[in-house]
Amino acid sequence: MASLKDRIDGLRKTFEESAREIGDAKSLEELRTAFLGRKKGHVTLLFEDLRSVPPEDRREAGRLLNEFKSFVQARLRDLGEKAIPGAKYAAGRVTGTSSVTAGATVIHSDEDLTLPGRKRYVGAIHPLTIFEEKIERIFLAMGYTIEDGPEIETDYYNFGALNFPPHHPARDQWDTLFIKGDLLLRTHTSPVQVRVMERSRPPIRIICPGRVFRHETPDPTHLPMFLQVEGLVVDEGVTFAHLKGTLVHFLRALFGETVKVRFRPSFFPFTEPSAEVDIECLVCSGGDPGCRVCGGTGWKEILGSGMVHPRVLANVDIDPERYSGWAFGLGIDRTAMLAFGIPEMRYFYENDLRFLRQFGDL
Ligand code: FA5
Repeated sequence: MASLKDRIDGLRKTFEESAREIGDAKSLEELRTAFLGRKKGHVTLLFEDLRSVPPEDRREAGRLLNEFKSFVQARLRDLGEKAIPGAKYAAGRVTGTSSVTAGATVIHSDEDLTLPGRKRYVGAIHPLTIFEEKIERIFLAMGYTIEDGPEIETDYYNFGALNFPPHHPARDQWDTLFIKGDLLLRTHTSPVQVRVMERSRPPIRIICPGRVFRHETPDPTHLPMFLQVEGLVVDEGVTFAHLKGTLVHFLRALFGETVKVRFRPSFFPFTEPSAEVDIECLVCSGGDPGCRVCGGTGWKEILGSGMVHPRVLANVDIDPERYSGWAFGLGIDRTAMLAFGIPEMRYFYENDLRFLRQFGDL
């Protein structure tokens, strides 16, 4: 036992002599290896010798060795903190390129401990949902209610009840995806108008947002699956002035008071008269002849609208002599694209987190 104590005292002296020479991470690491190295470290070798100590002395020898090992570890930690500028010891934890001492880790001075931690992202609301909810809030504030309808429709609701005679060429404008027999994927949200008018009586003031489908080749402003929001008002004395006033108010609430809006005469079988509404191109403001969104015209169509055709009212047993109505159907994706200044509608569906994170904490 006396000889073990002498060996430990000798090693302690050697350790302290070497410690005086420590000036950088490299020499500190060399000292650590010399004492705690897994193969030839002095402390490791002493522990190996423990096997040859007589059993009755082993307990005391183990205590002396553990005490010496703790001393070496504590001194290394101490030296790491004091002798190496900018270096720090993190006891017992392995980080990055750090070198590990038994129970302690040197974080080298090239690691910048003042850097902010890495951000952890949580899921958030999709930009199209954010935009759809904004539209809903504007109409809810005007006293409208929100309605829903099926995405798989019958020919009657998608076309027939909306005054499209069978085989009428106007049907071609809605590139329809047929399913089987009478069933198809709805090409617009207008069938919900019919369903609501069938089950309720005027006054009616509703919007219905939802997914629609068309046989279209995708491009920056067209998708085969997109979102529309339908609006419908039916009451006594409803005129085109109500349509125009409400839509202008809605678009100003959505885009700001100064947004430029224009109404263009158009045709839909279920409205008469009809108008399409364009807003100024918020991607190029009309300044780019090659703009992929407006084609350099400075305007982009965002909705169709018109006075509900008397035949559509008659189809749902609402007296067109007494009641009149107006309706609109707006493309949510296309309008969101303009509102957010995005040149490409497909980005909404690609699930690229670099895109989505710009709209919220994703
Ligand atoms: C309709 O779908 C009519 N149902 C709108 C309507 C409702 C008129 C009520 C009158 C009364 P249209 O096919 O133009 O109309 O589509 C309306 C809007 O949907 C367009 O202005 C555009 O913003 C959007 N839209 C149309 N096709 C696409 C497409 N392929 N991809 C993305 N958005 C589209």
